Amino acid sequence: MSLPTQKMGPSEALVETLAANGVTHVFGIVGSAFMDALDIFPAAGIQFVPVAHEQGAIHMADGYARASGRHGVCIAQNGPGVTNFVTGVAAAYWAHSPVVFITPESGTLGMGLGGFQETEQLPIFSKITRYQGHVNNPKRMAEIAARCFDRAMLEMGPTQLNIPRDYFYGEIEAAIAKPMRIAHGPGDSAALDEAAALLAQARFPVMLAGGGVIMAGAANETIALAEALGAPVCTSYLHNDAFPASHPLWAGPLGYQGSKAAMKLIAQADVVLALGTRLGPFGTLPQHGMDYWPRNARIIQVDADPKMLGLVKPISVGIHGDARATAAALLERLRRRGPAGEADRAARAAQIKAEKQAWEAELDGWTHERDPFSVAVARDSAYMHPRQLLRELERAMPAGVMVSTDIGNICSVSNSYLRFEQPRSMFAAMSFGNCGYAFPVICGAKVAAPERPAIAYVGDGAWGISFNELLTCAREKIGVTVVVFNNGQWGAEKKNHVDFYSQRFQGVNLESPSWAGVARAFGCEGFTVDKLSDVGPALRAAIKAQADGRCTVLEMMVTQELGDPFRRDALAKPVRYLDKYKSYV
Ligand SMILES: Cc1ncc(C[n+]2csc(CCOP(=O)(O)OP(=O)(O)O)c2C)c(N)n1
Ligand SMILES: [Mg+2]
Repeated sequence: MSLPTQKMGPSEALVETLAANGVTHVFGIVGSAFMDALDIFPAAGIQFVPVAHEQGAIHMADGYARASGRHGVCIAQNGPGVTNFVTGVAAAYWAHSPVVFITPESGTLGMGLGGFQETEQLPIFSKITRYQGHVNNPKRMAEIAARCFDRAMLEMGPTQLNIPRDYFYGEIEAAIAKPMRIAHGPGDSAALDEAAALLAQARFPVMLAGGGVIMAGAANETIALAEALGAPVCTSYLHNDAFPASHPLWAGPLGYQGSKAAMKLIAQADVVLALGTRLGPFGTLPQHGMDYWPRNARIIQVDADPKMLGLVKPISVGIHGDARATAAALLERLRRRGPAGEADRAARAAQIKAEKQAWEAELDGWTHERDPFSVAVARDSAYMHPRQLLRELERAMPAGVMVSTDIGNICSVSNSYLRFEQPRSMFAAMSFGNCGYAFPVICGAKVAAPERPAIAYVGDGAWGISFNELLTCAREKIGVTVVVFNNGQWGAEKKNHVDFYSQRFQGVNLESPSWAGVARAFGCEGFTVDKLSDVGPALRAAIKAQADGRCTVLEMMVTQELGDPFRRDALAKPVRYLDKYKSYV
């Protein structure tokens, strides 16, 4: 049934479509290109959140989307404002965030003449968006805007709404579409039967819960399924919030700096149920010297994007389904078959407990890194060992906390110490891996969920990329807490110099001002912490300040020791052929 149309301006059609999709916040920097629409945001109940840099705006929209499950929205001036979005769009793409980024472009009558702030805005984003809507006629504003919102949800990723700036003006007849939300469903019933049969007969079933569990709201179904099977549940890389850490079947995260318990358990699996995960190549890399992926196991993979099935790892059964609907359908089938997962259930439970205890004990004893470089640099330092600091922060975490993590050595090591009870709690820079992600993302998450404590973990190098958004926190009263790991170096990259380049350090040592002082200069709170005993009280005080909309930077002084590197797989010892470079090995 077609909806009745009404006379309106294209700006009104756009803003009405935002409102119809429940948009309450739009992040961006003001620009003439979209002022006609911006003008009526307040009347539509939409708050414009002005930021310091458009990369901050897109990351905030990403954090908003990841925390809320609703669209994150941002907008920028055509040309330079829009190109500032690029990194954040790529990050949102790999984080599967339903972000709609609105890109006004130069006017149709000047396009191609090399006027002001002109660039072709569709090709730039073509490989990092799920859908690009281009308003090719003002009369289609509402239709194309609505499609961007629908597709962002359907395809779980960023969509671009590109609007020539002259198309905001005029008089059109338009209808505002109702949001169209298409369910993915549980998947093919023969595949579900096959999967249930494999699971029912498994000797050592293991579940791997991924981002799809979080996005689908499948927490309860995942727990029920794990309990029915008596299967340990590992979480996929950087989705530590896909299963509650206090549950007896929780095994911890796989991948870089993940849980040895999880790795040892999945290594024994004869059947793996990979629920809502694309099994990305980085997430199952060998770790702690363990190549744990069970190559001989039967793998059942469930993903809402069918193109991900069997893409990276060979699988036995692929199910194109929504994690929640599929988990429920599998549970139903297992119940019909009678008791499942009975073989060795008690032995499995005992083993899960034992592996977890062993890993906790190992983490407790693992107070510092033990490689020669780390031992040498930490010996004369009065600062905290990063691992001890991370354990201390873990102990002080408030209930219901949201934590974003950046890319860096200490942020990566934190993977072992970040445990959550509820989904939509961990917002790591996912596989795009850009330094500077965590801070703006937690700002967006806090705007979406102001009642939840919000913490960003950021290395001092990555902080240099992103601290400009302290301005936004101070101006807009966004009460988040930033833990800056001050080790005076781009540590993750320095680790490669240590392991592969005979400690020829280049561009990795950092001299910084007092980051606590910088925070205060920006109108935020700033404290330097160099003693373990001060960590808990400092974090608790900072969390308390969040209620008053105060942002606090806790500058943590840590030694220069470095944990395992990111990419042993991707580097090689240098080989030189020219005399000039012979010593560079
Ligand atoms: C935007 C961007 N630039 C460069 C890199 C390469 N890179 C990866 S980790 C890293 C070092 C991070 O240093 P810091 O934030 O201080 O954390 P640390 O490793 O010292 O804990 C760099 C430069 C990146 N991932 N992203
Ligand atoms: Mg650093």
